[in-house]
This record gives sequence, C-alpha cells and structure tokens, in this order.
Amino acid sequence: MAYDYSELLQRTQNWVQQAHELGWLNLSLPNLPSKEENIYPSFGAERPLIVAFLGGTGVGKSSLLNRLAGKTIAKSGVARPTSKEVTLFHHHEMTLPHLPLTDIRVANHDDATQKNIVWLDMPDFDSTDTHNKKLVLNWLPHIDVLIYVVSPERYRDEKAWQLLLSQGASHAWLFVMNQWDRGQIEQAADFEKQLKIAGFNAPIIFKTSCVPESLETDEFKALAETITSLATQKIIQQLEQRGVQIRVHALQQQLQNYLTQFGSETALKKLQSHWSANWKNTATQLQQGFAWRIQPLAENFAQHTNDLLTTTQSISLWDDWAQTRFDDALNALAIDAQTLELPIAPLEMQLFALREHAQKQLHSHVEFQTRQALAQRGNIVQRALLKLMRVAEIVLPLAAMSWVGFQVFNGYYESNQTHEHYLNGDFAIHSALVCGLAWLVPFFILKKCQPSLEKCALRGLNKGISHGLAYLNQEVNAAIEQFQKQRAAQLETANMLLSSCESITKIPVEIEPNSALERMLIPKKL
Ligand SMILES: Nc1nc2c(ncn2[C@@H]2O[C@H](COP(=O)(O)OP(=O)(O)O)[C@@H](O)[C@H]2O)c(=O)[nH]1
Ligand SMILES: [Mg+2]
Repeated sequence: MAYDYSELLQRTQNWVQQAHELGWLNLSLPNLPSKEENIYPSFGAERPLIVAFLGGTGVGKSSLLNRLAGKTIAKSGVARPTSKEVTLFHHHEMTLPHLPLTDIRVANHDDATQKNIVWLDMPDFDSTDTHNKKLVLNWLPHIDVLIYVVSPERYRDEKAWQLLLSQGASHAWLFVMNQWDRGQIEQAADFEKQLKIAGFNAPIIFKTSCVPESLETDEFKALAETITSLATQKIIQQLEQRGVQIRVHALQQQLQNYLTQFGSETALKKLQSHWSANWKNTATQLQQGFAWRIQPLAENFAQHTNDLLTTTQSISLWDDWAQTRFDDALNALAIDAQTLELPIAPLEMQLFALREHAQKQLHSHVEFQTRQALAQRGNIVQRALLKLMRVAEIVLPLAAMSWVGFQVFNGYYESNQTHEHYLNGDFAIHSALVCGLAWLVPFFILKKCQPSLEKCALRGLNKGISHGLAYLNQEVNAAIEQFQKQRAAQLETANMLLSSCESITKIPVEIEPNSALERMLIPKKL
C-alpha cells in the first residue's frame, strides 16, 4: 500500500515535471511533496507500530520517554537549546533496518510487552531552529501514532498546534497533558474543547506527571497500555492504509487543481472560431497592403522573363509591415487563449516557427505561381483558342492555296474544251484575297488574344498571395490542432494517475466503531 503511494507519487512528479517543462503547468500552485523513502518494508513483513512524542519545548517529551525506558535515554532538562536529534527506542531483539533518516540516537530495552513498538522522541518542534522542524517533518510520514504532549500552561503551542491542524487527519493521535502536578481541571477541559474544535470527536487525553511523588498515581500506565493494545498487525495495517489513502487523496486534489490549468474543450473550440474571424481581417489587410507593390513587381517580372531561366527573381512583398500584421494576429491568438484560460506557453511554442517562416512561405508560393503563370499564359479557354489559331495560321492558308490551285487547274482544263480564256482579273484578285485572309485572320486573332506578360505575372502574383495566405492560415490551424492533441495526451496521463489514485482511495478501511483507535482519528473526509 505504502509502496503504491511512493510509486504513484513518483509517477505524478514525473508527469508534473514534464508538463511544467513543456509549459502546461505554472508554479503558482503549491509544490508536490518530495519523494518519500518508505521505511516500512525494510522492517520486514511484520513491521512495528511507530509511535512518537511530539510537542513544544520543555513540556516533558523526553522525560516521558525516559520514564518509559526506566533510564535516561533521551536528553531532558531545563538547559536549552535542547536536543537536535530523534531518540529511537526499541526492543533489543528487533533488527533495526537501515533508516534513511539522519540524526538518530538509538537505545533499546528488553520489555517483551513493547516488542512490536518503536518509540521516538522528537526534537522540539517550536524551536526557532529550522533543522528541528525539518527533522520532524521528514519523520512524520513514517509515524503511525503521534503523542501530542502539552503542559497545562501551554497546550496550544503555536507550531505544534499548526502541525496538528494541518496533518491531523493523516495520523492517529493521543494527547498527554504532562506536568499535571501543576495543572488545573479547567485547563484539561479547555484543552479537550480545543481538540474537539480541531476535529476529534472524543479525544483521548492522559494527565501525567513526571515528578517522583506522582509516579504511581498519574495516567502514564494507561497511556503505555493504550499504545501496547494498538501494536497489533491489524491496527498497524489499518493505520498505514488510512495514512496512505489520505495522502493519495491529497495527491488527487492536487492533480485536479493542476487539471484546471489545461482549460476546457469549449475554450479550445472558441479559440479556433475566434482565429478564423481574426484571420479573415488580417488576410484582407495583408492583401490590401500588398496591392500597391504588385503592379511594379508584375512589370519587373514581365521585363525580365528571360532572366527567370537563369536567375532567381527576388520578391520583396513580405516586408516589416506584413510581418508585424502577422505577428499581431498571432499575438491576438495567444491573448485570446489566455482570456479563455488555456495554457499559452505550449501554443506559443507551436506558433514560434510560423512567425519565423511566414515570409519564406509566402514568397515561395508567390514565386511558384508567378513562374507557372508566365510559363502557361492565359486561362484554359485562351490557351485552347491560341492553339487552334496557331494550327489555323498554317492550315487555312494552305487550304486556300490548294483551293486556288485546284480552280486554276480545273479552269485550265475546262477552257481547253471551250477555247475560252480561263483566267480573268476577278479570279486573280479573289484568289489573292482568299489566301491573304486565310493567313491574316488567324494571325490577327493570335496577335490580339496573346495575353501580355505583365497581365500573366499579375495574375500569378495575386494567385500566389492568396495561396500563400491560405497556407499560413492552414499552418496556424495545424498548430492549434497540434496544441489540442498535446493537451489531450497530457490530460490522458493525468486522468490515468487520477484513476490510480481512486483505486487506492476507494478501498474501505474498517475501523471498529467507538474503539480507542476510532477516538484517535479525525474522521476522514475523502
Ligand atoms: N513539574 C514537572 N516538571 C516536569 C515534568 N516533566 C518534565 N518536567 C521538567 O520539565 C523540563 C523539561 O523536560 P523535557 O523532558 O526535557 O522536555 P522536552 O523538551 O519536552 O523533552 C525538565 O526540567 C523536566 O524535569 C512534570 O511532569 N512535572
Ligand atoms: Mg526533549
């Protein structure tokens, strides 16, 4: 169970890290807890119950542990600063695993009733020393039962109380009002009241006093017995499972918070439709802006058509003005994404290359279309007509000449029969006219219908601009689509993590009603 959590935490951290690096997540949310080294498995199959004394300075935590040990194992006293280490107290037969946590002082005992318990004395949590605080927080995930020790004067010690409020639900708690030799019943009642406000329905509070005259009469024995009764494998497992579930639940909530940074599907659809409207305006503006440059460019192309065969005609349509218009449109897209609460960094990454290559793309379309227009002048009807006229320019005069030849031959033959003159002036004039017209008409049509180079270049330039702009629009749409796909992939992983969390949190932990254990827990709100 605890292993599942560590693995899940690691997977979540990996996902968060890559999503952050790719710009999907910003760091405005609190960081995830760092990877915990789980110490439980190293104790073997049957791990002990881990119990710790926690509380403010000088309340008597070390005195209580020393009393339990029957000897001085933890530094205790009025001299400050107090101990900066954790004292670990265990049965001598227990083989202590390699603990990944530092600053430990170890002592052991031979009390068989405490065989399955590891006792810890925590350094003072309220000291100004951050080392102590860090040490306590590092140990905290590995502790099953926290014994919150207070004194009658200081039972709402600022830092320890804050820890109780923030981590209360993740552990089982017992409370000790030590120095009871100086305590008042009202103080114990008020402490209980505060604990109920903090979330405990029926907190278990022991009143202890470590001064020699009270050793036999206080509730220390009951405290030790309660702990001993909890050291069964069933309870240890229940506590572990519950602790893991609470941490997984926190992870789940954190993941859900992260998911809100990915925006919604509706926002994405809106982004696409806003872009279409935005692009319509930009494309019109760009086309209008290019209009005054097209005419001289077309003339230039027409004049240097032959040069096109050997050199590359440079096109200077996409200037700084055009780049600024295009950048403005992309900036508006990014701002729109931000307004729609979509993460803009990954979108910006997609758009970056487009900004760089817009000029090259447009120019290559314009050049291609212009070259093609010059190579294949006119539209398809014009080209068919010109082809026909070129054939007619040869065929018609030939046909006319053949007809005249035939008439000459035929006339000569007939005049031979009738002895009449077969050639007259009219025939000669008409024949010349027919031959002349048969050549002139197609020649004239060819001349007139041949589109000018300038017009062709102009048509090619216009076509190139609209193709180029359509291509840019297509590229932006492809970038939005890519953004959408990447977003879906991120969400898929996050949802897989969420369902892994759910598979852990949904397992019920049955805790016996009205048992001591139940009284030690803040009812969990999963
Ligand atoms: N009067 C009284 N003094 C106590 C009691 N328990 C501990 N002390 C004293 O309180 C001081 C601090 O105790 P210590 O165990 O070091 O507290 P810790 O800082 O919580 O570990 C020591 O001088 C103890 O002798 C108690 O029950 N009654
Ligand atoms: Mg101490």
